[in-house]
Amino acid sequence: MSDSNPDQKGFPFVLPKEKPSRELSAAMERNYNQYPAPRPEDNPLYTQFKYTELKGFDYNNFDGTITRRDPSKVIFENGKYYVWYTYRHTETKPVGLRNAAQATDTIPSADWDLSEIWYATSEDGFTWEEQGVAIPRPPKPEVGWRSVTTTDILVYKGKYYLYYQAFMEASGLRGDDCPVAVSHADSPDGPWTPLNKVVIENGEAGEWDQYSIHDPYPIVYQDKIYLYYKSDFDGDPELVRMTGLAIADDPLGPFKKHPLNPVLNSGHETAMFPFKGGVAAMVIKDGNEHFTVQYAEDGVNFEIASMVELMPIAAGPYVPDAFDSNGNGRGITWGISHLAPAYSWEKSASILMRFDCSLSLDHYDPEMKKHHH
Ligand code: AAL
Repeated sequence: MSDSNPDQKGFPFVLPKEKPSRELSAAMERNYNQYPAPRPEDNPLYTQFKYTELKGFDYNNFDGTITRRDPSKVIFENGKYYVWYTYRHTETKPVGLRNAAQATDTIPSADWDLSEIWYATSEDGFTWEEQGVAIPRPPKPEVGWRSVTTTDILVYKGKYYLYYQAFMEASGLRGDDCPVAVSHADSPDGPWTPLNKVVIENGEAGEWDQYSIHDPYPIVYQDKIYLYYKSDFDGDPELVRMTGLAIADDPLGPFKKHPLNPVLNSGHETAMFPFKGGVAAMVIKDGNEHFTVQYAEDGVNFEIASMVELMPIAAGPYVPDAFDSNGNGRGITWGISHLAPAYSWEKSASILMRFDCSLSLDHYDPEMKKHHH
């Protein structure tokens, strides 16, 4: 595999066979011009996913009163893996978004209402020890008093930062129109100090991200903090989810939104990782380009690199070089994702699980991929 192909903007891979000179059908044209390899198996950004149940979490709570969902990236510190996630333990199951008016200070509307951010550690990535709360709900009316959820971790210059959705109202009312808050610590075990103000503001009225900033996902790229996030054009057109980018020099801001936002036309809880000199994205669940892996050589202008199936939902991969900014991203081989009940989280709750994949240059073995399908 050579490092660059001048004919294929955006993809640092090479087509092994030359394009014939005769006229080609549209499908064959795009097979040469649009995809990084003639077959998915030859493409390091193609993978299948394997799922494994985690040990150490209580899975026997199918009455909807305990949930664990929306895991962060996994990091490795002090000889252990760490993951943070949304944790809810309420007396009753959620009443559901449509019945949000029935929610109270103790009765949740959604699976992620009335939640805190908890964390767990593991030596092998399969058996986890739940450590308890990292970010509690602050007292009313502080930012996030209603619920703090959907967090992700940044390690920057020896300090730790958790970004998360800060709800000021029950989800299902206008609570989901929430912005992003941040807490910082000197150790992954805390204690965490909240900044106590919004760090990424919703867009101005009329902007694509005016209604919400969700699923914050920071990496360090080109020596800056690149924080990707999801928003949706709530209402018009109805709930079309896309992914934007906000960039900062300091983890506590100010974050400047990229002028080309949204940078992905799809995605829900999109997961990014440095890949070679660019950024790869697992574009999950929503939008015209859902269930693709994409690549942007500049972290901004993404192209489809592969189509995949059974993607991890709300993936929080272990990205060993997420914060290295060394222009030589190696990719990912596993992480934690969640499984929300297929019929309705209003009747049950979500669980964390492990996914394994091969979106890694270090584990890229075209021979293996050839024989395993
Ligand atoms: C998830 C995430 C965000 C939403 C809710 C909790 O799928 O996209 O976190 O607000 O659902």
